[in-house]
Amino acid sequence: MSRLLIISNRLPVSVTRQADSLSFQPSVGGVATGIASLEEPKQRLWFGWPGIASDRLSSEHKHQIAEGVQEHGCKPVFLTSAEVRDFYFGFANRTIWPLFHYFSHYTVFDESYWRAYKKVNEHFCREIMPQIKLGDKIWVHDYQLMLLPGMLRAKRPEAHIGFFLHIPFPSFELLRLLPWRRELLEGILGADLVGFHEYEYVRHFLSSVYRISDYEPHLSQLMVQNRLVRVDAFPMGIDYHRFAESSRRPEVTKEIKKIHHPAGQRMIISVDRLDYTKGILKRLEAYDWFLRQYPEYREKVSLVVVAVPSRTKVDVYNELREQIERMIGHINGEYGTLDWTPVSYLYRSLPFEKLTALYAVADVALITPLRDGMNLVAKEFVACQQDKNHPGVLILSEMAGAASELAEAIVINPHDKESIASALRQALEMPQAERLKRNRMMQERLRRYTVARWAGDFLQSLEQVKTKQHIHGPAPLTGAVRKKLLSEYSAAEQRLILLDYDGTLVSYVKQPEDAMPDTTLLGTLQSLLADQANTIIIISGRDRDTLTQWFGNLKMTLIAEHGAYMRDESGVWNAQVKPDNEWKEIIRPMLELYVDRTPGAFIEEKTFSLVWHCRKSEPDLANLRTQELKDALMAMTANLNIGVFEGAKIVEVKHIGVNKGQAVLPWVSRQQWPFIFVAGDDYTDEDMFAVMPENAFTCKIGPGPSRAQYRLNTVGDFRELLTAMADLKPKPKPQQ
Ligand code: ADQ
Repeated sequence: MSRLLIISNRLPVSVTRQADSLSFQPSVGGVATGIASLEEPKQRLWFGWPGIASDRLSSEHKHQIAEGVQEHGCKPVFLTSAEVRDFYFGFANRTIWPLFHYFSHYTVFDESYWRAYKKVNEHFCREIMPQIKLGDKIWVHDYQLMLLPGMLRAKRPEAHIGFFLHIPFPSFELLRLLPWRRELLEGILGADLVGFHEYEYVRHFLSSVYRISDYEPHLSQLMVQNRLVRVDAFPMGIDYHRFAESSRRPEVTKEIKKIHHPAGQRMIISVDRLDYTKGILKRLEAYDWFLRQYPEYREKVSLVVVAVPSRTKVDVYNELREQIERMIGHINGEYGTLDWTPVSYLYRSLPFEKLTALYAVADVALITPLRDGMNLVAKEFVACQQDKNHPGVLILSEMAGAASELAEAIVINPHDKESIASALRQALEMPQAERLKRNRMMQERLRRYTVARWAGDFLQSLEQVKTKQHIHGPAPLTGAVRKKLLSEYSAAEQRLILLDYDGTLVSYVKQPEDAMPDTTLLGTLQSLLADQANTIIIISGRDRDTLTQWFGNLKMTLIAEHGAYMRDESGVWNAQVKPDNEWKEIIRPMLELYVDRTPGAFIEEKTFSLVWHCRKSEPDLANLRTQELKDALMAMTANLNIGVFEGAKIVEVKHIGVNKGQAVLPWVSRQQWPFIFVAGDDYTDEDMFAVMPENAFTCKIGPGPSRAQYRLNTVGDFRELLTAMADLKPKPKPQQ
């Protein structure tokens, strides 16, 4: 039976040590709640740090912790204080956290932090590996463990791995600052499914992958070394009913009201972890501005600031705390009276029922993060607005992921104190019917897309990706297949080997003329040609002159321009189709227009085709222009006997009668070949794969769907296979 392995930095159980005894308290965080309510898989195991550094624990204590958390379905991953310092307070919270929240000025780039991050991710990997059973689903959480999916994948290629990032994924402009950006992306892409709270983060992630790595995303999917990876948005919800129910407890709300909500006053709340991303200081500035701009509200409102202590070992958090406290002192000193304190401040975590009561009695929640992956407080506040006679109003920053789901809130820019002040006024003056209406709409959504739905959706999508991977494209040409191929090669009296050139025998380069064959490749081809049993044909989109220049010295058949010309072993080129090129003059101005509009693009002219290249252009612009150009060309070519094809960073317009499939067909049907091998990497090679007989080995090089039976990931892998063929002993000449 399949199990769910959840991996996060912290376990959902808090371990406390008093004197010499340990106690274990489950913490009901969002993720834990979502997972607890899942029906399947029933068996779950959660890995994470138990919260006490291992060098402060005796081996007896460690043993007790392992046993204690086991009762809650957990396994501890112990970290030393040095690891906690450099990995958690270092790389995670001084590098990734600020950078991913657009606080680049707080970001520390420190090689030793990075080493610790890698080491701890490896440590997690080592701890988890022996526990993985076939069919288990592995769900890795958050920014502390971005390398882990890749590490697990390297050891378990078939594993089901999902990764969810709880914080924003920044734009490429931010990510590129990080010296270790490529490693992080590769790490995340070890997962089969990568989830974010919002589509905007999906977009940023895909755009960074496109620019930094070699993978090319298509509609939120990409092929990573032959494996389909899906990237999608899963906005995390809350346990709606738990919050709604809890907010209905009159005895607790009464008590909270008595303390924080004196009669005749309106109450605004601000609830967050004390973190610079939450915009608490700016919020206080805006409240100060509000009291200044609208003096009629003085003594009529109060702001309750609840800040949960967080990351107190990181300096900027302590500085922020001091600034917040100074600011609160300033506001209270400036406007306070003997009967009225404009801001009250709680620097602590509240028990659940007190927190929900606070949400319920508040008139306004002022939640103004400068950046926030989602922000669950906003959702929790809305869920707690169950009293029809007292519906509160949510003011929410547009920088929170939650803003796209909670559009009925008053949405503000957290840097704009003027608009926050007027939002506060609008909230305090909003008619009851409107408050009710807005809350109902938001509640409807929150009730439907709960945290249980979120977890369920994510795991279901992971399952779908795995299913799709199995039906997606060619099988890897490794192990047993390779052995079979080489043994059939060896045994065959006659062999036909059809090879594409660019992307198959050599890698793509920015300038097409720089892709000439190297001496190793020429040597391999020569060895293969020395074997009398081999008929080898290079079939390329390149023109005759280039192929002659590069392979003219080899006694072999060459096919140029996708089959338009063929050169036999004697070295003479023959046209295979009659050129009909009037269409080129109709099409060329359109391609030229797109060269002008796309810096780095250029046109290549072939006898039967025109090719627009954009490999050297800025990737996003190239993408956009490719689509635009294709649309424009489709319309223009509707009545012409030509086709428009999109390839690897090119758009090719060509005569329809010319394709590689038709070009190789006469060769294939010339005799009964006991061995045929065909290799290619792009759409033009698909025409070859399509016309091959059953017994042919067809091999696609690189990612993407294909008609080929097998796949090799890189040009290097393919050349290695070709060398292995060349190294096999030539067949002795058949006796006459
Ligand atoms: P956080 O940055 O911690 O989470 P948030 O989503 O608001 O931010 O979650 C805070 C949680 O702490 C809420 O569930 C809230 O109830 C609780 N909380 C806040 N103040 C409290 C108090 N005084 N006492 C008790 N509990 C309190 C990160 C990301 C977010 C993302 C979440 C979930 O930064 O953007 O929404 O993960 O993915």
